Amino acid sequence: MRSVIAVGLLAGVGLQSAWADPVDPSSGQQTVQQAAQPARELEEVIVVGEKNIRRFELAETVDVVPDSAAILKKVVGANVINNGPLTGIAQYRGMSRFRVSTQINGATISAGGPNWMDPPLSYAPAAHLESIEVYRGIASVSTGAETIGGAIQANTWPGRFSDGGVAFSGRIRTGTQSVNNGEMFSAAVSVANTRHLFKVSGLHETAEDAEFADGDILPTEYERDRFDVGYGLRLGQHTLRVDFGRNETGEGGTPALPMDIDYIDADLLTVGWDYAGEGFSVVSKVHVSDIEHGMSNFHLRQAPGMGGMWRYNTASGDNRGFAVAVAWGEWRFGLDGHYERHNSDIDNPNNPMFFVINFNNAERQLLGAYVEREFTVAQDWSVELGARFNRVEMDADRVNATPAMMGMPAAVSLRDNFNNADRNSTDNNFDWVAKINHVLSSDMSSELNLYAGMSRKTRSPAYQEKYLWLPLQATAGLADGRTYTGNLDLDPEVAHEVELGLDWQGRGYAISPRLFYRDVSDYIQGVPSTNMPAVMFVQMMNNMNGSNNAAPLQFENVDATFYGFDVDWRYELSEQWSLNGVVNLVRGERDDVDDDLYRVAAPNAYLAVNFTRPRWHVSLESYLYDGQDDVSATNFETTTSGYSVFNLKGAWRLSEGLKLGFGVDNLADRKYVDHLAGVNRVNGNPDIARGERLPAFGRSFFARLDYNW
Ligand SMILES: [Cu+2]
Repeated sequence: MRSVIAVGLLAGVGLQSAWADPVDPSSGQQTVQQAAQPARELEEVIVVGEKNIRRFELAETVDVVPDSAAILKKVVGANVINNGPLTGIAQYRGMSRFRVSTQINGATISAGGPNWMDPPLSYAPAAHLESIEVYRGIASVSTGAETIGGAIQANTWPGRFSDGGVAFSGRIRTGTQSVNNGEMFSAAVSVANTRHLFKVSGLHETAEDAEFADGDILPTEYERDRFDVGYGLRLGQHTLRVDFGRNETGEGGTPALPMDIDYIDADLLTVGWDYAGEGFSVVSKVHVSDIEHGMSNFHLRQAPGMGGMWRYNTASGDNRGFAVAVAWGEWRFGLDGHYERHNSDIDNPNNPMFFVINFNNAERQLLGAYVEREFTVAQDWSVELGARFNRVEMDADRVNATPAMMGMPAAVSLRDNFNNADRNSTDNNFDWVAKINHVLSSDMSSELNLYAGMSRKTRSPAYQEKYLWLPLQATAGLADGRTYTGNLDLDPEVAHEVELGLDWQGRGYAISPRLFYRDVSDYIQGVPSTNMPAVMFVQMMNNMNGSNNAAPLQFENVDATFYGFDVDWRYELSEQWSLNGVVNLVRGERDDVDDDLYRVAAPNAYLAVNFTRPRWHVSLESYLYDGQDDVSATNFETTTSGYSVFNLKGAWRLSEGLKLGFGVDNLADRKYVDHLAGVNRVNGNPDIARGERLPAFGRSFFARLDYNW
């Protein structure tokens, strides 16, 4: 990972400090923090990194939670949208879904499900993660192609080359938790010498429906298997890697969505070549993934009473991508590309005649190029400038569905308008980033930096926003219960952002506050549809089925603003006691009408009190959430109340490689609702009415055993 920090500072990524340990590279002198660190048990999650990156070393977690996205609740600026226990969707400073660039081991994976039952982070199960990196604030153009809302990189354990001789290394992890009888077993082993590396890993995890104080959350059971093999070849300064992964998610509940997961089968292949020379390095990658996915509204939840309303949806998503990143002195150049193709067909097992071709070869291809440079403009000033050009081409094939086949006029119009339209489009998008760091003061005991950033970022529409032709809820996990139609005339979103902050750290403390303001023109948002066939179609379906779906929305370019403040900090009271925390405030508003944006995290704070001894540690965590009153009337979003929840967790190192983790989440077994958790779409749950907000999981005892060698 590279750093963009002030003159004379290199990020000595020391595991035992909260932020970068400033080290003066010219003298090798350690100025702050690092010098006086006692050797001791690591805290549960270590935040490491440079000023622009928050890196979580997940080897040190103790949780049994399967979803990598769950960690985001501890990251400054970040949060997580949950439509189910395996479907955590990243949110960063109010933006979510396709707006937050997410890479798994450098690969971009577009979800196979049109409702994002398999968000990108689901392809890096928590048990396999080595680290997750969240870029702070404005993401550099080199961190991803479309980073309008930020950038995240998840890295799974790659295995290790040996320094001499044959090395056999590995990790075994097993755990259980009480709230859903969840069980997890994972093992990864590598055999390597200095030149060759073979790696094999496997993961199995299952859980039943989760409990909360007043009952069960139906359905939230899940089942997932994952198998990976990898080979690495190191020849001098060259490293070649080939990694293949097979993901098999079984039945899994997503109560905030209209259907549940039947299966998600994915094959993921990555081939990488890296070269590390003197002042010149290349990181390159080609990746391919094929995802097959089935879901229904009858197999895990109470089936609709009318047989005619049963739905089974079969979807597929194919990804092809490459990336070449060259670092040459202070310059960085890159080329990257991502192609995705999606199909989705809806059937009814009770009616062989019924079909909807939901998406037919919906394609999106992005080709990008960037250049980035760091400058040392004066002794205490450094600047990063970056520019990126992306070309996005999209297309989709013709569609059809039973209502149109049967001559229902609204459906015929929707189909024929779509099939006769020009569905092909090309966007030329230009991004730039400028960041400035200034060392205000620096001495042996502390250092204070001033940071300012500015950017222009773009995002072309997602295929759902463009090609959803029949009013349906296939909206990449919006889960607002509204039906939508896409819009073939959408323009790319364009955001301009400014950011201002401080980074202050010294022996035993660090604090990094930021203010940000982001103005988005052509923000893509559902608005009340003026497409008469779509409106009529929903009315006729309501008449036929006795349902009461609201009038449909249509994706449209509007104007929006995001602004707020966030800070993370850490303070060491003594060798044993430390505190760390995060405060996040973000507002998302429409500018064209008087409304707020949908599903934006409420003001919140995270605080952990840590007690650390050489062989064990415990942490008491608290999450404090304010109510969210700034909700979207357009999306029928309801307000939520604030809450606080406490977790206690710890770990005991039994021997060099063996660690026992344990804890209790939601200590008081409090019933609370997270604003980002969505609304229950499931009928027949005696404990949660349909339309009621989904409660968070109740108290959960967990334990985990890790053996690393
Ligand atoms: Cu799905």
